[in-house]
This record gives sequence, C-alpha cells and structure tokens, in this order.
Amino acid sequence: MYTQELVTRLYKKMSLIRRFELRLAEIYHTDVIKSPIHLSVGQEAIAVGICDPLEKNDIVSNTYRCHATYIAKGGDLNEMMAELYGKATGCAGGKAGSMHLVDMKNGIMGASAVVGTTIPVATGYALAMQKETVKTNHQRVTVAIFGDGATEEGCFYESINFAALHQLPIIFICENNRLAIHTPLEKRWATERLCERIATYGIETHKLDNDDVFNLRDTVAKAAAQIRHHQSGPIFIECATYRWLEHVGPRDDHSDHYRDLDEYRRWKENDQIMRLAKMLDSNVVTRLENEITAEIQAAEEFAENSPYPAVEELYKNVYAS
Ligand SMILES: Cc1ncc(C[n+]2csc(CCOP(=O)(O)OP(=O)(O)O)c2C)c(N)n1
Repeated sequence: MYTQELVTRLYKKMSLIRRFELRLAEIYHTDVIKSPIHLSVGQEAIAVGICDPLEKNDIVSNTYRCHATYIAKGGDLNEMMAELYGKATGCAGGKAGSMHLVDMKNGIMGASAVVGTTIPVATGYALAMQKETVKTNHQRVTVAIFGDGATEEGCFYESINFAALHQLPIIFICENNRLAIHTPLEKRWATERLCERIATYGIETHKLDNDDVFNLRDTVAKAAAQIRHHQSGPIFIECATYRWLEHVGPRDDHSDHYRDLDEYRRWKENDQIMRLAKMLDSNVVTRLENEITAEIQAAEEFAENSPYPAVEELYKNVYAS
C-alpha cells in the first residue's frame, strides 16, 4: 500500500530524531550541552508526518520541544548540535540553545520557550504569505505546531480567530500528549472537545486518535494542497501522541508517579519506528542505522571542534539597531 521509498524516508527521519535525542540524553551529564533539553522521544511520528508532505519553502513554527520538527523539516544537523553545545557555528550563533532552534533556509521559524507565543507569530507569517502570492503566484503554507497546554493561552484563540477571519494559509497542529509538565488533561480541560471548540470559528478540523504516521502525513498533505490551491482557509489538526521521558531533561520520570504506566506501555507497544522497521528489509534498516550513526558522529565532531562565540557577540542582536 505504501511505497518502500516512502517507508524508508519516514523511518530514516524518525529513527534519526530518536537516536539523536537518545545520544543527547547519554552525553547530557558531561555538561557539553549548555541548555535544558525537552526531548520528543515517543513523539517522532508527529514531526515527521507533518513535515514530510511540506515544501522546503513552507514554514513550520514550534515550541521549546523543537528538536524533532527541526530535523524532520530538514534543519542542518551540524548547526543544531553546535547550537546545543553553545558554539558560534550553531544555528543561532550558539546564543540560544535547544529551546530556540531556527533554520529559515529550510523553513524553520525560531522556536520559543514561552508557551503559545509562536502561534501568533506563525499567524503573522501566514498573513505575509497570503500577501506575497500576488507577486509570486505560488501559495506557501505555514504550519503552527504546539502542545495541548498552549491551547489554554488566550493568544491561541486570538490567532485562530484572526486566521479564520482572513482565511490565512495556515495549518494549526496540536500535539496532544495529554500532559503539561506533570498535569494531565483531565485536571486542565473542562471538556476534551477541542476540535468542536475550534470548529465554531468556521475552521475545518481533524481529530486523530493515535500517532499513525501515514494517516497524519495524508491528513497534512491534503490540508496543505487545499490551502495551496485556495480551496480552504486555515485547517486545524489535533493528533494524539505520548511523551516517554520527563518534561525536561534526559531521564524517564516513573518515580514521580504522575503517569499511568499501563498507558505508557501501550504507547511503547505501538511505537511507529518499530512498526516501520518491520515493513522494511533488515538489510535496509541496517544501512539506514549506519548512516544515522555517521551523521550523529559527524555532528558531534563538528560541535566539539567549533569555537565558542567571541565576547563581542554578547550584545549583538539583543536590541534593534
Ligand atoms: C506562558 C508560559 N506559561 C507557563 C510556562 C511554563 N511551562 C513550560 S512548559 C509548560 C507545559 C506546556 O505543555 P504543552 O503545551 O502541552 O507542551 P509539551 O511540553 O507537552 O510539549 C509550561 C506550563 C511557560 N514556559 N510559558
């Protein structure tokens, strides 16, 4: 049903994200990484399902949990590792760290640590994209990705309303892992009818109950095509996923007793990376894994061998000049 080329591409990206992040978890205690890390282990299918059908010039925005989207959208791996090491060759000059990855040449808007704040910025970007089509005759698409916690912010609803009113070329995607730090959804939302709430703005919505990477990819591909051909304004997608590790940091957090461990086991059993590995020949998996090992090693070497930013850099880009 799915071509081997597609399965290979999705597997490679998802496994690269997981192994890159697990490598970060391994080296974190050595203090070479100069910022907190919010890992997406378990959530890789979301970033890859979203980014695979997008064009290079389409824009994605994300939260502080941004490693997966950065890699999935084609962000430079060396520059990412260097940024985490705080080195001058990093994607933000080594001054921003893990929570603020950016790579505009690959359509990755700068991420932010402040929950919800990238949603209005992405909405503004979509407005610019709508206006530029007069000159370019090609409609680019913006994708705003955020967690379930961000939908509790006022600026989320302001952005939804503005995008609907102006029929902006934007896909809003809520990665619903049911947790905001340690607080589960049941303690935060009066009802779970998020898509119904958004539909009242006149926006088309899709609720995906699992992280099936093919289903998400198809949903995003269709939404992007509708928007690109001016058959739709904004579209909202909510997709279920699950974070395997602690909110911030390299470890699991089972000893904190806030998770349902049966739920955790169910998600692990349905791991999308394992699922796709079974759809591929084992020789192909071995080849891809070897490529991934080499890419991660090269990124680490690049980061280690890069200089720290010069002292004069300290005040650059702090204030508008
Ligand atoms: C405006 C704001 N309020 C609170 C916080 C503290 N905070 C950091 S992460 C987080 C949880 C957000 O959860 P969610 O949006 O679901 O994203 P996830 O961490 O699950 O990816 C909170 C409350 C913050 N950074 N910014």
